[in-house]
This record gives sequence, structure tokens and C-alpha cells, in this order.
Amino acid sequence: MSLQITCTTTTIQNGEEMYRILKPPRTDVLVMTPWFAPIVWDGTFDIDLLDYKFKMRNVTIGLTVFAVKKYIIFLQGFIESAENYFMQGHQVNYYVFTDQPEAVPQMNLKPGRNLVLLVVQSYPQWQEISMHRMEMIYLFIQKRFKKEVDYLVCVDVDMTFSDHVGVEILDNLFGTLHPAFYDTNPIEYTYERRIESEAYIPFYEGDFYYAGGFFGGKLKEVFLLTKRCHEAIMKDKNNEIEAIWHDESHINKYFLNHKPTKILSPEYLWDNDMGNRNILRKKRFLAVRKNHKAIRS
Ligand code: 4GW
Ligand code: MN
Repeated sequence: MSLQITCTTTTIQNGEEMYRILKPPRTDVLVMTPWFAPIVWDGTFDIDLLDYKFKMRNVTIGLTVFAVKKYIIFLQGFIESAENYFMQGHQVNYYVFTDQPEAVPQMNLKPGRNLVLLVVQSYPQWQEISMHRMEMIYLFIQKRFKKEVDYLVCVDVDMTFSDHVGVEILDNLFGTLHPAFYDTNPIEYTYERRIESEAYIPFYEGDFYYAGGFFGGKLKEVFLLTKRCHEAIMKDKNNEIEAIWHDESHINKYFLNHKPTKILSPEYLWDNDMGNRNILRKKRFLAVRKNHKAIRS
């Protein structure tokens, strides 16, 4: 079986190419955590081999996204870009949570791809909109997603896919390095530092700073993460404290105690306001420029 797989890739076609697999693919970036989770950078994976492996398992991938209130304007561009770059050739269910189903435009999807609208309430505070994503995701995993998909990928909507994002990201539980902190001294990570919060992480603890806008994994693992984060958020609310970066702070706390089995490099969550970096060969998922005043008023 494995021989067949390599035969379908170009790497075997000449000796020079084959030899390449024995060389470290990248020496300019960290490609493995101390707990042996791969960090996904361009050049570290063979997409033909991985596509074949996931095709054999006939996997279906769910992509959750929230478009509440004014953020509905990001949805069309988001889905259109996902049609071009997200999980090409695999089965995909888009799960769009919105308070305005009537405002969702008709979009033509490629074969094997479906869009499911899920109506949710809005909250007066934007922080609550962001944090209640955890609650909605875990409730809908129980209610529906676990019957329909093998993996769940949970992202922000104010983004566009601008290059390949495929099955190389999938694993039991994955998080993404925050573009502002991937090469920062951990002492400067903006973890929640107040001991009263459930998201508290003391100085001199923590590995990476993960972004709130891109995580996922197998259904069971995403269920445990989202449920735990929601419960922590509710505990904080009862204690009249809100973590500094809301759901992102709680994700960082969760990943401290439940190490992700794979980590995505900032290729998978970049902001052009941060400019370019030599190590960044691809920008796969980009923040959309937003007029903060207009969108958030
Ligand atoms: C300030 O007024 C707001 S509104 C900040 C977030 C808001 C918001 C966020 C919203 O009105 N509707 C909404 O659906 N969201 C969802 O939460 C949306 O999916 C968005 O991508 C996610 C996180 O908010 P964000 O993208 O603004 O957060 P950052 O600035 O960290 O990317
Ligand atoms: Mn965002």
C-alpha cells in the first residue's frame, strides 16, 4: 500500500529527487515541538501522499464560521475563497452560524461541498459574540456535527484563503501559531496573567501563543476543547472577570494542559499589516483589512 502511494508522487521519479527525503526539509524554522507534534510549514509535507491517505478514508471536513451582525459582510468572500483553496478534492460541510439567515447570499458550491445555515442569537457585547462560539460549537458537535463530519476546523470569518489549505492541517487536535508572537520571547506572550481567571497562566509557563481564529481536530477533541473553554468562560463571568483576549486566552490555557498533536505555522494565519518574512513562503489564510470603526460600531 505505502509503495503504491509513493509511486503516485513525483518524488520517486529520479534518484536526486528521492534522495531529498533524507534531508531536513527546513532548517530555518522549528518543525517539531518538544512533545513531538509537527509544526506545518511549506516544504515539510508531501500533499499528494497525504491527499491519497485521506481520500482512502473518505473523510468529510466541517468548517465552522460565525457571521453575526455586521460580520455578515465577510461571509461571501470567505466562502468563495474557501471554494478555491480549502480542502480541494475532499468533502466539505460549511457550517455558517448567523443571526441573519436571510442575508446570506446564494453561492454556487463545487460538487461534494455543502453549506448549512445555523441560526444563533446575537449578543450586545462583541466579546460575548466571540466567546459564545465555544458554546455553540460544542452544542452542535453533540447535536449534529459528529454524525456528519470526521474533522472540524473552526476559524474567524474576517479572513480569506489565499493559498492551499488542505489535509496536511488535520490531526487529533491542532492549533495555530499567532502571527504576532511566533518568534517572540514567551515572557511577552499576552496570556491571561491574573490568577483570578480560569485562563491564568503564570510567567515562565506556556510553550507557544496560539491564535483564537484557527483551531480544530477530530470531533471528540474539539468537543472537549470547546466545552472546557465555555465552562471556563462561564466561571469567569460568575466571578466578574473576563480574560484579556477572551476565548483566545482560554484556548491558550487549554493547550497548555492538553498539548495539540499538530501545530500550524503562521502561513495559516497571517496579517499583511505585519509585512513579509523570509521564513514565510506562503500566505495561506489572510486577515481582511477592516475598518474597525465602521464594522464594530
Ligand atoms: C467589535 O465591535 C467586534 S464585533 C469585535 C468582533 C465582533 C464580531 C465577531 C461580530 O460582530 N460578529 C461576529 O460574527 N464575530 C465573530 O467573531 C466573527 O466570526 C469573527 O471573525 C470572530 C472574532 O472576532 P474578530 O475577528 O473581530 O476578532 P479579531 O480582531 O481577533 O480577529
Ligand atoms: Mn478575526
